[in-house]
Order: sequence, then C-alpha cells, then structure tokens
Amino acid sequence: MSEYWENVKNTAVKWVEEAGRMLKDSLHDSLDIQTKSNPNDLVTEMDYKVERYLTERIEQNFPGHKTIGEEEAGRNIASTEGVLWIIDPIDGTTNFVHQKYNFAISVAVVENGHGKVGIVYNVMQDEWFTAVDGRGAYLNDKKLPETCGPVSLPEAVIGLNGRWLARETRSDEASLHHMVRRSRSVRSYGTAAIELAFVACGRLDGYISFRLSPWDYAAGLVLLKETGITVTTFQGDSPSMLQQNTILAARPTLHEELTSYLYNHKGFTY
Ligand code: 2AM
Ligand code: CA
Repeated sequence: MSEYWENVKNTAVKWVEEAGRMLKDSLHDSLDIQTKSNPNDLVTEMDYKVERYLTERIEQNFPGHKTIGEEEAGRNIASTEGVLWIIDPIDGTTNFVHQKYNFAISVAVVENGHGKVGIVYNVMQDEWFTAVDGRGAYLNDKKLPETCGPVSLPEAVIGLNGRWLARETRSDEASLHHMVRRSRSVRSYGTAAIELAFVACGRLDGYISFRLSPWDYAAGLVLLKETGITVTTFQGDSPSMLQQNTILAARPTLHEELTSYLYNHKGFTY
C-alpha cells in the first residue's frame, strides 16, 4: 500500500514543480493583491491560480478524492472520511508579496484523517521537503534522521510568529516573553509550512503558533511524524484536519518543556 502513496507523492511533486514555475514566473509581473480577514491577511491572483491548477489535476487524476484548499476548494467538506488533499497554494503570501522569497506550496494527502503524503516546496530556495507515511522524510534526495536526541529550552531555537508577543486577546504574552527569554533564540520566517519543515530537518528545535489552519500544517505533520517530532495543540490534542488549531511542534523533551509554559499558564484562549 505504501507503494501507492509513493506514486501519489511522485505525481503530486510533478504538479507542484509546475505550480512553482508559475509562481516564479509571476514575480516578473505586477501582482493583483487583495486582503481577506484583515488588512494584513493578503491574497493574490496567484494563490487562486495555483490552487485551481492543483485542484483540477487532482479531480482529473483521482476522481474519488476530495480537496480542501485555503482559497476556495472544499468549503462544504465536514468529514475526513476517504482521501482528502489539503492544499496551501502559497504559504507565506506576505513574503511572496513583500520579499519574493520564503514562501512554499504545501500539499498533504490524508486518508481517513491519517497523513499519508506531505510535500512542502520551498519555492525560491528550490528545496523539497517530502514524506510518505512509514517511509521517512526527505530534504531533496537526502533522508532526514529521526529525532536527534533531547534538547532543553536554553539550547533551543524556536520558530514563532512575532505578532503573538504583542499584547492581544488570545495569548498571555507574559508567559510567551518568559519562554522567549529562556530560549537560546527565536526566529520568525512568516510561513508555518516551512517552519514546520525546518523543525523536521533540525534547523529549528521547535515551533509554536496560534490559530493556524489545516492547510498551513497538514503537510508539515507528515514530515514531523516521520522524523520523530511531537506535534499537538497547546492542550496536547492531535491537531484537527478540518478546523483551526494552536500548534506546538518540538522534539519530545522540548515539547514537554514548552507545554508547561503554554498550557499551565492561564490566559491562553485559543
Ligand atoms: P498564509 O501565508 O498561507 O496565509 C505567518 O506567520 C503564517 O501564519 C503563514 O503560514 C500564514 O499562512 C499563516 N496564517 C494563518 N492565518 C493567517 C492570517 N489570518 N493572516 C496572516 N497569516 C496567517
Ligand atoms: Ca496561503
């Protein structure tokens, strides 16, 4: 059966490669940029174009499969039964618009809620993070080792979205400040999919975020499972493939330490 998912992964990689070319080519032209939930939540015509390109290919080649995408696809899907593709056509749209760098195409294939294939394509660096359930995770053609032993917070570099360090309704910024001060350092790349892939390959020791959607992390979850990294919500549950979640990903010992900061502190409402 894993041969089947390996083939699905190889097929998806070809489509993502073509979608990546579309994104690179678009950087030469001026973009049509709009906002969604708030003035900082950007979307471009390329988000829609790439999502449609991938959705059409999935429909043509895998007629029994369902698709959820960040922009349009699968709004009516309420169950993870069967095979579900979860797509973010551009993860890190703000980076795509402002930096023309540090953005990814993220594609996951999930069967009955279990991740089977994960692809995070770091477009401008041309880096492929791929994984098939039970077959390990890869960075380009190099197999990533499983968890690289324990690490404590004072030795750890943590990825997070800097916005959560400011006072706001969902977080208790004081406990986040405390956690940041105890860590070796923090990084904020502005793309959850790449940040999770960086945890899988050891460039980050952990990653935390509030309010992510399944398309931001579904592919990352497959990569992380194959590299022995623990991923849960702040409450210790498995992240949902259909709803927004908090996400805490780290090597097991660090995950425990971070949980004590995030869960045991009062004031987190999301
Ligand atoms: P996106 O670029 O696909 O929207 C930024 O730290 C990370 O959070 C990105 O992965 C971004 O995904 C994600 N994100 C989720 N919800 C967001 C929102 N409402 N506004 C901006 N970024 C969001
Ligand atoms: Ca997106």
